[in-house]
Amino acid sequence: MKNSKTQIAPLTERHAWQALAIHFERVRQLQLRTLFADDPQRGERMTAEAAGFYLDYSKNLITDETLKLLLQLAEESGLRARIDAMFGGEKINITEDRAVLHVALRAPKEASIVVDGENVVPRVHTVLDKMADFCDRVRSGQWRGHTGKRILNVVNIGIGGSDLGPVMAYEALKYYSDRAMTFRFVSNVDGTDFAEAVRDLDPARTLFIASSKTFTTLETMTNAHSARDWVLAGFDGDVKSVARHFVAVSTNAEAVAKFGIDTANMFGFWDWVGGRYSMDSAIGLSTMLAIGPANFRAMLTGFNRMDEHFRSAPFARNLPVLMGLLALWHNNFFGAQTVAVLPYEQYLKRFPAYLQQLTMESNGKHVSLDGNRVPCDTSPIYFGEPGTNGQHSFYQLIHQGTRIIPCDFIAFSKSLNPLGEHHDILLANMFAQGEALAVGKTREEVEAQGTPDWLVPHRVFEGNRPSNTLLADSLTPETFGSLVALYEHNVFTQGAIWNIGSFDQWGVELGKQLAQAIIGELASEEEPALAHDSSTNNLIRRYRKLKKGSL
Ligand code: G6Q
Repeated sequence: MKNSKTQIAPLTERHAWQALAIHFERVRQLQLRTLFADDPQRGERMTAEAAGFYLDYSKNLITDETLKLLLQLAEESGLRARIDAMFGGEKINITEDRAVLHVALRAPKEASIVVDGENVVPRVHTVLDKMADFCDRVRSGQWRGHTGKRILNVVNIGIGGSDLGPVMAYEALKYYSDRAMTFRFVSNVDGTDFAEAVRDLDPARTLFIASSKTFTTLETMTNAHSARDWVLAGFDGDVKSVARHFVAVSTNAEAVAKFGIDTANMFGFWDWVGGRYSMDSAIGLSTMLAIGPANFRAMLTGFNRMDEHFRSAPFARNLPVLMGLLALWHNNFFGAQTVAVLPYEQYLKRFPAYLQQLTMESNGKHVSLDGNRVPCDTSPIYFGEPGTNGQHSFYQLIHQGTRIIPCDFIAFSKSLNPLGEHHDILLANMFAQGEALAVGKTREEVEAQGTPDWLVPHRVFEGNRPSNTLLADSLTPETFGSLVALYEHNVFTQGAIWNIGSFDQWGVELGKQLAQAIIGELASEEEPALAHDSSTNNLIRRYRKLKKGSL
């Protein structure tokens, strides 16, 4: 294997894995109800705390022995060396020959992280300072639009990693944002996304951020060109207007200049920042514009606190490691195919959507770093909704369906918007869900309520459904940063044990290539010669006819 220093045994040949397989047969029938009854301290013992978060993992299908073996698996899988390699700037993204250094984006000024012989931390802070200066100017009204009006609207154009983090962070930290400003996010190449985002905006007061690491992404470039046309239309075609209404975030200065954006108004980042790990880089410019430089830096401090915890805490007390191992245990041994992330915090409404990319693009791989097929399932499917909304929707399946769906409950003890009894009601619901999932309701308990015999089976809750609960004091920029970093490193932990490349995304390429060919076939005046499968050929022909109204 390229770049590998230590040889790790294939997953199923590792002692801890084999021991876990034997152990699983012994514990698969254990009931959480019994585990709690037999060990009154379980709920206090199986907890850990770091960077403002309290993790209760006692409601997982584990015993002390399970935990011991999982921690052994982490050691045997070389997790410690992997973590050190990431933080040390090694090129652990081997299929793209890149370092993986989102942790450098939140490293304090005095830190040193060396890539290819260069300490990258000063460069990170130079860009942060440039962003802060720009954000101060826009927020104070010093930076004005082409006709001298103050900028009040910011539209981020980007997709995937250049969109999901910024939207999620904007929503999460809206409480701290400048409410005089409007923020919109355009990602989809569906023209509706752009049209709806700008329909009520005044070009004279609107700033576009073209966010694209490569500055070649089809969707983003298409939307950026439409935005340029929209701006020009607002200023009678005066091309000088572009400089006041467009800035770019990219690693590709040449393409930015070619698009017509002055590179003085470009905020850079580097190839060692993966798209889905880029929200702390200049890709977070919209976040900084919304919440201001000081809050943005507080968010980075939160990320950094969790980074330091992940890097240095013993695995037995390491939140991302514990969460990664527990997810893997339920996935690989109990066959759980999904994980539900359930924030009882309205501001985190986009967090599950953000996590879909973070988790599934990172660990949705079937080949390990040595090129062989992984001998077990890799990333579970992550999904979720804020509580309590989800309770009135898909929780039915979590409680009484046929599958195990491990849940992560997330909440803050103080509401940012205290309102009567709301917060107690919210949190009571979250605690109740965890309890109901773990403990369930037995046949005897249902019968004791006088339920008719025929109805009893429908009202029984088997329980034994695993969950984690994460609690923090309140949703601040800092706790938010720690939360995101917690999931980043949770993903890292799982990927390291499967020995997969968590930082590439070759799986998104094929569809992109095929689409390029099909775009021409849809647009061509002449009937194109089609050489796809018969279904695709037929669909293309049908679409062409419908478009022309000739069907
Ligand atoms: C993330 C992926 C992907 C990427 C988008 C946008 O890890 O690489 O989601 O962020 O494809 O790419 P650009 O920023 O280059 O436009």
